[in-house]
Amino acid sequence: MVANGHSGLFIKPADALLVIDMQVDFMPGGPLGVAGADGIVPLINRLCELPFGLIAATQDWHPADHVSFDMRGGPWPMHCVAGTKGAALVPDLAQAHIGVVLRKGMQPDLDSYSAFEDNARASRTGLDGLLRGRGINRVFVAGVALDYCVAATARDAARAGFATVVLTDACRSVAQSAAVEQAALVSEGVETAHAVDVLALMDRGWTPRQIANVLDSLLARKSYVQAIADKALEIYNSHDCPRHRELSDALMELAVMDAGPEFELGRDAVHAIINRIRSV
Ligand code: VGL
Ligand code: ZN
Repeated sequence: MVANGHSGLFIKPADALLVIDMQVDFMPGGPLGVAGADGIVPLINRLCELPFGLIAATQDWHPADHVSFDMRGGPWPMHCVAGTKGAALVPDLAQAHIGVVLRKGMQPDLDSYSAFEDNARASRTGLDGLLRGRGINRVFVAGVALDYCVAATARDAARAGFATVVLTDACRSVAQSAAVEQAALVSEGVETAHAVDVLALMDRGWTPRQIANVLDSLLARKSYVQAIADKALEIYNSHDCPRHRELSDALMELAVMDAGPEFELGRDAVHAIINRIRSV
């Protein structure tokens, strides 16, 4: 309905965020510690506040005799053993907006780097179907390790037909330089961007066109939001240059309407938008 704004990094409900393997054992000091991995938690937490249609987190979740462990001739020290403290998501990760957690690498004789399928492509997690079922057409990927599980997930997402963006400043690598890994990914159709740019775009204050665009996406999911979107578009269309305050007042009026508990999600999203408009 409303043309997309100038920036392709604008987060909409048709976007998903995949938070890869942000687990205790992958943090510095852990058996498979990734340098700097603890430092990306605040950035990932801020990303989780954006209006993604779905945020999925993964956990590496191995049996104690997993084939990837050095005691079985594998490349890695023992890590992320199912149910141990080291396999838990990092305590500082804000989980309020994580909609689903997927566990992988659970079979003793098979490793699984990607959130979509195991390394032998023998079985799939169902993530692609879940994303499609939610109307997702683009995925953003963050977490660890950029050169293993993030890369494998991004490749599979692109192969599955999703527009795929790796947020490189919200990832850390085990070994390979981030630049080398990025170049390889880009050659396979994966885009890269910076989480800080995505956040800056959302924080800068939205133009009425961008607001209308987000509401336009939201209304596909919630009839309650439809009313708000209609109102916002009406205001947008009835002024040469509508001011943020006008728009926010009209939206606020609608947002306080009691639409019932089934619209809780839509209402929260709308309130978040309104708070942003007010802080312009
Ligand atoms: C990973 C090595 C072994 C990862 C998992 O999350 O990137 N790397 N298991
Ligand atoms: Zn592993």
